[in-house]
Amino acid sequence: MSDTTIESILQEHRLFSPPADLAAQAEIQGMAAYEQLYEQAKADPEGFWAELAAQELHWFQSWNQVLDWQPPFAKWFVNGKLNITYNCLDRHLTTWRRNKAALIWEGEPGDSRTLTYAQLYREVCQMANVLKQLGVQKGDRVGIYMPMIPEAAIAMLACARIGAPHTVVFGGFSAEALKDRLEDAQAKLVITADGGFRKDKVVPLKAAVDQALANNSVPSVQHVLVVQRTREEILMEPGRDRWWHELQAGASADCPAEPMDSEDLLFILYTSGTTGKPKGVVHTTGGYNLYTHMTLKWAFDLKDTDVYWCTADVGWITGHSYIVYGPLSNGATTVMYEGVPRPSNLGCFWDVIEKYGVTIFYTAPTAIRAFIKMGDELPKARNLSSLRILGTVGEPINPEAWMWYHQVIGGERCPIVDTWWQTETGGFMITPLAGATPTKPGSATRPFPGILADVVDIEGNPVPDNTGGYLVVRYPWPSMMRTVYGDDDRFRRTYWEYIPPKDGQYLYFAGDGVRRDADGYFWIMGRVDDVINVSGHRLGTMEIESALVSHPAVAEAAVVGRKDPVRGEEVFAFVTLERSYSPTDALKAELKQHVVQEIGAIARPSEIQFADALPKTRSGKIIRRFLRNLASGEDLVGDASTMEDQSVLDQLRQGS
Ligand code: 7RM
Repeated sequence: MSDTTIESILQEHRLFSPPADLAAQAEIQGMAAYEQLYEQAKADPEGFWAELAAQELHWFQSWNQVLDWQPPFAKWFVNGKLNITYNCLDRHLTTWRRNKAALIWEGEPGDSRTLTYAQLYREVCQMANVLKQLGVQKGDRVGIYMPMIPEAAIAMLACARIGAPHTVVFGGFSAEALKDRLEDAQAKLVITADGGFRKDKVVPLKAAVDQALANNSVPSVQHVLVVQRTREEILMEPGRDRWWHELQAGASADCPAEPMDSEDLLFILYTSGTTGKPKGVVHTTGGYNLYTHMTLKWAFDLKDTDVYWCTADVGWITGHSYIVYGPLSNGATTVMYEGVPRPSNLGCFWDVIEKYGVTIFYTAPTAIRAFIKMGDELPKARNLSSLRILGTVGEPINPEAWMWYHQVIGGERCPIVDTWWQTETGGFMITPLAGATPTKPGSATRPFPGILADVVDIEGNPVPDNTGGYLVVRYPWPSMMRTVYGDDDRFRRTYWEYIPPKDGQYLYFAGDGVRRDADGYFWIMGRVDDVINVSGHRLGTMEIESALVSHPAVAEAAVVGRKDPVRGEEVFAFVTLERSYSPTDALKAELKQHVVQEIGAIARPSEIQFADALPKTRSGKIIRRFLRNLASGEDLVGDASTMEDQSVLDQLRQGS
């Protein structure tokens, strides 16, 4: 398996048309239909979105303005009133979907549970009432720190039902990272579980919450609601901590959906950026509901008969938009899986597909590459014939992995929907429509209707076809992030002024490099900033550096991504030590563990190299370009003459 080099992608000319039978039954059939929609949306974006909003969603009260755009701040469906959980639950109950499976959960170890729309509705209402009983009011933020169990989705929906913005923190994040997020969001309550099962181990989630809240370090938090999952011994702090199952027993299953303004905050989700602490990405109600609904429906050609499975964790945006809100708003059956492939259960994904007859399967390239290494026997031993559409997300997919996915998993009959998008965009931005768009291995293809994506240089000038540039969006879309929580200025600087606005024209800068080919297909090249992508997880190099520097032994740290054939990138850290410490292997191990403690296992450096000094410019900036070269064992690219001290590189090359 070779890597995703620019050369290999430039040579990629294969084209795969949607299978005729699939296309014939799709809602958007063929490229002419796509082009027509795209042109229609481009000519009149507000009319386009307004028509869909009226047709696809339930509103308690209609809007009186579709878009209010005061760059870079957008409001969609101004003065419209709705509740996303009404669209995800209530409206299905008066149809045949009442007893349709809403959520199929496959748990560890061997547990499973199916909730119909009516059952999910009941539990959401009960939890919503419990939250109210614990003092949560409209507008209060609620932290959610959960394993992949139905209650994670129930918790999100319960918050949305009463208008309490949630902030889900991935269960793999450490107590320290949890604390930062709860603090920034000023959460009033935290929903967690006693623990979770991950890779044959128990993850002590409640203990991490206790640690995050120790010594009243996040005074805004008044209660912790604990779901029973592992039944391990945990501490319950009297007055603060309550068991969900105890309160559920007495909770009414009737909780009317709070009418929310279209622009009321739905959730905050923290994501890594180039500088500083993770940013709280703010999403609001109406536009997010509409956009996640439409993108899932058209890109994956979602049908009522589909069994749809997205393998993400609800702690990421993919889980928010495409395990919970998008599928449920469409009345689909969404599968939620607690497990992860591991040596004791390598065929687990294929077992789930076979067991439930999954028809749409959506996963990450890093998972696909890991499966390739395990050989074709595992998937070939299962019946995967129920599959009709495949998807990928999180990072560029190399053509080799794409072909394997197409042949071995898709049996050469399933379109591959390669969706480019971000936490900030809320939903798919560049993606094939399964029944319409011919695909090319490694390309996310064309922008979704209504998305004016473009490729520009650093000054914002359009670049010719097949020339690399920055990926930007020229016009607002309904699910765009509204701001960085509590920091409008950072929002403006990071996303809208990186490429300077010209004549009042603001461009949304995504942070990715991209090339567009002569057919208008986009080929994402990866991040152009100091964000690295490890197994489809987004990490800021600066966050990891701060974690390292917070250890007493570390004087300075520089973190770069090193290419990895399976995980995309891995974390490589260069560290200089304080005088009194010696560079030992034990210290390396200790520093790795320190990063796990500060952020979580996903940020653990694969390698630490000690150095006497780091390469710097005369003005004192670390030259990461050289460190990236060094980490990958490549020749140094670029001019070393701006360096302050040339001997630093020789010392680094010798390694330690
Ligand atoms: C959904 C998600 C966003 C970053 C983004 C890209 C990379 C995501 C693709 C992709 C190439 C794709 N949100 N990325 N999808 N690169 N092709 N289909 O991943 O906020 O966590 O990350 O991920 O670099 O900017 S995220």
